[in-house]
Amino acid sequence: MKPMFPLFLLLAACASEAPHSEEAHNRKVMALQEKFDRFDYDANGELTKAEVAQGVRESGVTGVTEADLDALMKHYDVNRDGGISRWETQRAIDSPLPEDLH
Ligand SMILES: [Ca+2]
Ligand SMILES: [Ca+2]
Repeated sequence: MKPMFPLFLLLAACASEAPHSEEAHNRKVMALQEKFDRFDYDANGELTKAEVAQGVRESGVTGVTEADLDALMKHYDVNRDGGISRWETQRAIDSPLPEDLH
């Protein structure tokens, strides 16, 4: 199994977390927002691919390829403007991961 990007891990954890209680959902949103803020290096409210790549490096995760990043951006960047906005990460909480990222 190749090393996984932290956001993948986070979402995978979310997916395996049991029922859709409101409390569980709020925890997911908070955890994701913390991660979002940490990766948003210029604090403009949007994660670019470069910021995600930097976040990956600083998390000490290795083996993440350009293709992985592209797949991640494709999954999160709902409106295809090249950046991941806060609402896009929140939307992703409720979306299953694409099969090829498992
Ligand atoms: Ca940013
Ligand atoms: Ca976007």
